[in-house]
Amino acid sequence: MKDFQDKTVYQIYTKSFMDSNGDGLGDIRGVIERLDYLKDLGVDYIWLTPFFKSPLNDNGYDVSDYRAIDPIFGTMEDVEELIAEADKRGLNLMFDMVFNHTSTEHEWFQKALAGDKKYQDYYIFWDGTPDTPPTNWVSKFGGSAWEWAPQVGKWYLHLFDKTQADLNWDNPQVREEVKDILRFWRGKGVKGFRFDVVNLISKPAVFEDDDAGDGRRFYTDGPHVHEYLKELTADTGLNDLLTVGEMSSTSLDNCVRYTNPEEKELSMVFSFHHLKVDYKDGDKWALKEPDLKELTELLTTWQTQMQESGGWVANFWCNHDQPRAVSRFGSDTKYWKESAKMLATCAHLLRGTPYIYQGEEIGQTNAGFDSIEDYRDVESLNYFNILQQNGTSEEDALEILRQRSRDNGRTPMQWDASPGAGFTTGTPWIAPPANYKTINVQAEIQDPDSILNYYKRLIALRHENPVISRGDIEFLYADVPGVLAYRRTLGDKQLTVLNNFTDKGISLDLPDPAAVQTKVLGNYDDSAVEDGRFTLRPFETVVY
Ligand code: TEU
Repeated sequence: MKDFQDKTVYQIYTKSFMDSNGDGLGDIRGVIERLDYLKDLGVDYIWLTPFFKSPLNDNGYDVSDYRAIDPIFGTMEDVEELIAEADKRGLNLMFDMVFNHTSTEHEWFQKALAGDKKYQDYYIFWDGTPDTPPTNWVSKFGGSAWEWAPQVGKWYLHLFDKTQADLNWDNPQVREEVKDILRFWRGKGVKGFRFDVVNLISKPAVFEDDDAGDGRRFYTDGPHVHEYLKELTADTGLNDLLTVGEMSSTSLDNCVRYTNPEEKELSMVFSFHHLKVDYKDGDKWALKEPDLKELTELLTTWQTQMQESGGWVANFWCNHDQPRAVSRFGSDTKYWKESAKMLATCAHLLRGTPYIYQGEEIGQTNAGFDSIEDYRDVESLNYFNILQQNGTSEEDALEILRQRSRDNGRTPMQWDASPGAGFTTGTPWIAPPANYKTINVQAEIQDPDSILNYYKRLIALRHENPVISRGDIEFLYADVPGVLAYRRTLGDKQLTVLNNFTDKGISLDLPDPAAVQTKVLGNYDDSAVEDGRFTLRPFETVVY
């Protein structure tokens, strides 16, 4: 397996990145227009969220044809041009493959509904009566994970929206279909794939009620998942492509197996435990301040054990399903710039491959919507109702969405201060936060101290210093609350990274003075060393 340790990946949420034709929706030609920006930023790989044919109930994660482009995003010619233009600039494209489920509008599902037994076996249909679903499993978007299909008198499983029917990976024909799709895109010059919720593809042999939970323990990291991933990689020659699996509610042990090169499964994984430290009792829809102790402990454990077992992670704070990290773990007011730079440094210098989510590099914040009318996401709209049905007031439900909605990460890329934020000349499908007038690419390009220019240095640093891409990691100051500090070592090269996750100053004993002689990067001008002690200022990050 090829490794991708010295690479940086940039994620584009296609619908919100750049609109080339004024219809208010981001599109492929818009991405082409901004390739020079990404080249200048210095990233190596670009992951685009799905733009395949889709009814767009889940913004493209409900695919109805994996080999066709949805007209709102453009045409096959546009995609081919994008691949060629990226290639010219030495940029590699990664496509987002959603193979746990298809849209119910997919031809396979339509044939299944029409009674075709071959295609019924592509999905998870269950005989029964319309009054009782086969199990009590809960959909990730709320409600039952089963939907009754009156056309065939059967239930079908959908772990997400009812228009996203789960595929039956135990059927070898399904696996062959998936491989063919991968070969198709590979043949067009795609250099990597992100696999959506790929650790949910293997369902248990027996379907039973979950008395202790929502069902996830039966299908998460399921019985044949490793076998199926090995088969996929071997049969489509994915070994030299960058592959990243999105792992929902996964375990460390499984992530080692997914990514240890000897297993020949995937290059790296996303896991989400560190992004649940502000869930009250594990509930995304119950608010709590981030538990910094839990956060630093989780990162420390995962980093250390992945290193010991030869696994490899994708490091990230943001994506299209998450609120903006600067609003969540940093400060989107007083220490906006400092905290955005600190979070970036922390993630980019850990052991693993860093991912930047569009707008993160300019410090984009949560949406700050006041009205339910502003929201678009199916999950947010469902939970707005569910919360109120369970007794939460409308006002509180809105406050929960303001902090938790996936739409916080889906507002348009803020290119400039013009109406439409430079994203569109029309009406954006979702509004940008009011701060686009000051937080935007155009403003930051000109400011040498901007978050954007800081990101450029950080990305370049990885290319220049193998200690960042290949060094070992050990953690420092583990007992100091609010601090995540670590040392990277490769041969005689050492890098010491100190991060303050709080808005208070923190005083530390000086570590090995030799290790802190040369400052490489930081978000405060002067030095943090005073009278033999470090004082880490609010959200300070410093790299020696
Ligand atoms: O997300 C998987 C997933 O389980 C979560 O990120 C989910 O949205 C969240 O935890 C619910 O609280 C992937 C995609 O990234 C997401 O956009 C899709 O909606 C989902 O799969 C279905 O394809």
